Amino acid sequence: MKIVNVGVQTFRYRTPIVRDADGHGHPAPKGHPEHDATQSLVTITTDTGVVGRCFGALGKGVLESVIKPVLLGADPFYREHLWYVLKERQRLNLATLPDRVLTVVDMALWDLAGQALGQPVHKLIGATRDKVPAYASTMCGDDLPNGLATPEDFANFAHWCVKARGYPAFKLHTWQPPYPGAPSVKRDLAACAAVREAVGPDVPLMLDPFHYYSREEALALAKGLEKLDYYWMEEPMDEHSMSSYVWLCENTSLPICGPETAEGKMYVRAEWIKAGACDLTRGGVWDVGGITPLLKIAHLAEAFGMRMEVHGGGVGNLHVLCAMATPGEFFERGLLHPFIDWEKPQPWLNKLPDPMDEQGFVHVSPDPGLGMDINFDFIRENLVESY
Ligand code: LLH
Ligand code: MG
Repeated sequence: MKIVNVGVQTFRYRTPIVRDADGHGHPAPKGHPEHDATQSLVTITTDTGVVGRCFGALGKGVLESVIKPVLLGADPFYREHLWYVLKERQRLNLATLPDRVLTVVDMALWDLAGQALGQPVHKLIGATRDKVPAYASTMCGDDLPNGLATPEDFANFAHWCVKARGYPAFKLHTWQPPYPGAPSVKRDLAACAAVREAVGPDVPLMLDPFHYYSREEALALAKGLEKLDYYWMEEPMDEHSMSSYVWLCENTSLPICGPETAEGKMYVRAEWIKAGACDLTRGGVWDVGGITPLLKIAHLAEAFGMRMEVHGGGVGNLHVLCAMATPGEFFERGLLHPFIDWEKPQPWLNKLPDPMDEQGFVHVSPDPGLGMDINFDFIRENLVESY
């Protein structure tokens, strides 16, 4: 089997999500109309007619200059080799070939393998389970009345997620600038305390606060969360300062989870583990360049007897969670908000990629490949560009 084409279809859809100055997503304020956004579908085609697909951006320039020259004519089952060749091409293509582009190509190749063999990706890897408990992961705090504007709003939403919807765990993303009063250790702790009070002592709770606190501020948060029996805290400081995370881990008994945004794939996770900069390691397909490198991180964690948090939602992360022997404990479902209906699929999908039952388990699709049920009519009707 040989790859004969790599194509991209970009299409338009309507969304109620707006971005703040830092890029965090929030529901639009009341009265604000839905607006246009775009999404892309990348398709890798073979000479046998089998195709692999993944949603995500892939620019025309890098497609023609790097991706096609590497992939065309290649055997799509040489995923490991292809991933390494692309990774090495990143060095001189830093602007156009970020890890997220590697992710799209790698996930499309895994989908293709599953389509060719009639098996879902987690079974190709070697499955450990078909469902994973989810945690409710909120959007960042905002200033929307009855949204996520106050500690009480977080408490009310946590109560609904845990007691009514059945989530077994809950993670707050508290306020970041430009929201009034942010950042504030005091307000973050007030929200964390209100959530603990709302859900009771036995529910695992996590915090992802402002990402640029000082060491002292991060430690003050950690000390507060120790008392509230939080399960972990992530990214309270710039992750490029690994020494700050070593210092934080040495000074608190609260589990520290990371890195999320620090570049460097599995190499950086290995350094963090060796340095003692985290208690749980982490990575998600969109952070590290796909399923192929994420598996290496899962195996690294396993070899060190360390827990691993799989960061972010989506089908790629779900398949990896269903193929990990080392505890990747929860699937991150969200980012959720009281005003957003998470049970409605995106318009380019016919089915939810992360269906959750009443016990809070997200079920992986048994269908071949990534198991996405794509609404091709929607993509055709809303096509903006195709190359
Ligand atoms: O900044 C955001 O919108 C979120 O923090 C986002 O990055 C989310 O994926 C996250 O950090 N989860 O842990
Ligand atoms: Mg985070």
